[in-house]
Amino acid sequence: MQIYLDGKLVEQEDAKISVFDHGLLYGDGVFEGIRAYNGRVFRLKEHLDRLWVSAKAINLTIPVQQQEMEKAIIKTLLANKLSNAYIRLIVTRGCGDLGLDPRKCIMPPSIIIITDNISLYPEELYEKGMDVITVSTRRIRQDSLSSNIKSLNYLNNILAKMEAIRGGVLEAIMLNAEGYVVECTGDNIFLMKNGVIYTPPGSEGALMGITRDAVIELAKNKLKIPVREERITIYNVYTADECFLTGTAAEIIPVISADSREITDGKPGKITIKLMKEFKNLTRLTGTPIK
Ligand code: PXG
Repeated sequence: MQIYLDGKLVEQEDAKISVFDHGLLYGDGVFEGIRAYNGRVFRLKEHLDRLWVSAKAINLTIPVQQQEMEKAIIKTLLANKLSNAYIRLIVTRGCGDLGLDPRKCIMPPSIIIITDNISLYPEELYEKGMDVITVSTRRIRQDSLSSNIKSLNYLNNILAKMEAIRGGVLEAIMLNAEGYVVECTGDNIFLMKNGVIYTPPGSEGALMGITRDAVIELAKNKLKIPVREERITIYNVYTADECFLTGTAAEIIPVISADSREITDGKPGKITIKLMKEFKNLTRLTGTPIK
């Protein structure tokens, strides 16, 4: 596998960065997870825009223009002969000293592009649906760290994921400090109740997911189902007609129970299945060509 590192393609074994990089020392940096389907990169512009906004929020200047970044991603996919891929794009603060002060990072930030084939969950979970539990790890408050900064520090989410795994499931419902449902550790959450789709708004601490956006558009425009961005309680999850999660890595995955309360009688919901089909079409037919 060839990795893009600071302007060059290098073999995986040679793709190394300094132990003084603040991305490693402090999680000081930003990232994106992107997917390519059928020779096209899905919503690349939206991912790059989000990366640039995350970088701006932490006062990190990305040392290339978006167009150059786009070319680097395509070049990496071509070098690895991938037309279906998961793409991890990382920009670190760069090398500094052992102190927190980012002004000591005098080298330009490192840009890393890793492309690979991954599917986040076993294939059968997409057909059978997934169990989730609520965990005690609360989402970091928005007034401390905005969830819209996709930073290299994912400990809050990893601690929640560990609780889920300890509880025998693969994904965790995270609540904010007020106790409202926010999202899962790497996916947004959606409910369907009485013909309306609900998802928590950004103000509750949910990341404005790119898959989330695509699903909202598909629900409204293709399935003609109203979508409301509203506060959701765990009671709303337990009593929903359908529930599913969305994310670049996970795509759309049906949820069939939450804290042992069966949803849709323990089977993926009809609307969820329709949305999965629409999403598959959208990803196959749209996107930036890999050429
Ligand atoms: N919420 C959070 C907290 C995320 O990290 C999403 C929602 C979905 O957003 P997109 O734009 O992808 O629809 C994400 C992104 C993983 C993993 O291994 C997941 C993400 C990032 C990195 C790793 O599950 N998801």
